[in-house]
Amino acid sequence: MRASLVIPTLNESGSIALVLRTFRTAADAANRAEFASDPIDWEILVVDGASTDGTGEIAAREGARVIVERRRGYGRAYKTGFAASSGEVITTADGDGTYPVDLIPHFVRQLLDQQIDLLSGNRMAYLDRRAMTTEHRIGNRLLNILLRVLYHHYLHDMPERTLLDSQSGYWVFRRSVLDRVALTQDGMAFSEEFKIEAFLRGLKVVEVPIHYGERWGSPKLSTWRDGLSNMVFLVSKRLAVQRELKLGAPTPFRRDVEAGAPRA
Ligand SMILES: Nc1nc2c(ncn2[C@@H]2O[C@H](COP(=O)(O)OP(=O)(O)O)[C@@H](O)[C@H]2O)c(=O)[nH]1
Ligand SMILES: [Mg+2]
Repeated sequence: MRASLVIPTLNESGSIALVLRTFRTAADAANRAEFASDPIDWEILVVDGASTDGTGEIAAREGARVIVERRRGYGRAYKTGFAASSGEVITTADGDGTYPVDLIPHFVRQLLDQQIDLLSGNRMAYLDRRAMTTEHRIGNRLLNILLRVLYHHYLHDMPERTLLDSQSGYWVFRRSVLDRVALTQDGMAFSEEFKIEAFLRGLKVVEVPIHYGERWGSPKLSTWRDGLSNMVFLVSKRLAVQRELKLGAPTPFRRDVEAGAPRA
């Protein structure tokens, strides 16, 4: 099977080599163990936002395919990366060393064995105080509560009836998911849009607890600007869903699936 790891980077020269090496070591080990009968052919894509600190060169030296995406934005980088990838399963992580990239093969196994469409890491599970600033932590909690309130009608399939970490960027998903979701956001709201679209369209979304570490280098996220625009997105997306339902468009939302309408 072919799978892709897509990593967006913007000036992550201090951590990208370790992220790629850690992943490669774990992927090779998994190919000798749980994937021994059908080893994964990994493609590693680094979508670099024209970093000026040599991130792209380091990633290329470590064996990644580097795509330069000059257009700014976390979501923009992912859209470019997904379009350029060829894996049947696509996985993601930051280039800053915060996510457990060594567990990606393990989560691919879980996705395949449990017929999951999108598996997303929950960083809130065992959060190390140093890994997120207080503002960042409060912002994340507020966004999670807002999502829970606005979308409660659609979240009934999630075990906790909500997403516990709407902002996480650690995903393992089937390529087919991309045909079912509409991804419009170029910025940080991409992360919540991806998850909201996935559960609205009736896909099987599962959150798994992950450890989240302290970041190398400076965050690219602006707590206030990105936090606020993520909130605006949550509300405007909810209104758009309402309009779509009012127009009587054949909706692929889960509730309609249950009522007998065909899945989109
Ligand atoms: N290509 C590209 N990568 C970006 C951009 N903004 C952020 N990133 C990368 O996306 C990942 C997530 O950003 P990060 O600052 O870690 O956000 P946080 O984890 O939410 O605090 C990191 O690997 C960043 O280097 C961008 O505009 N372009
Ligand atoms: Mg990060």
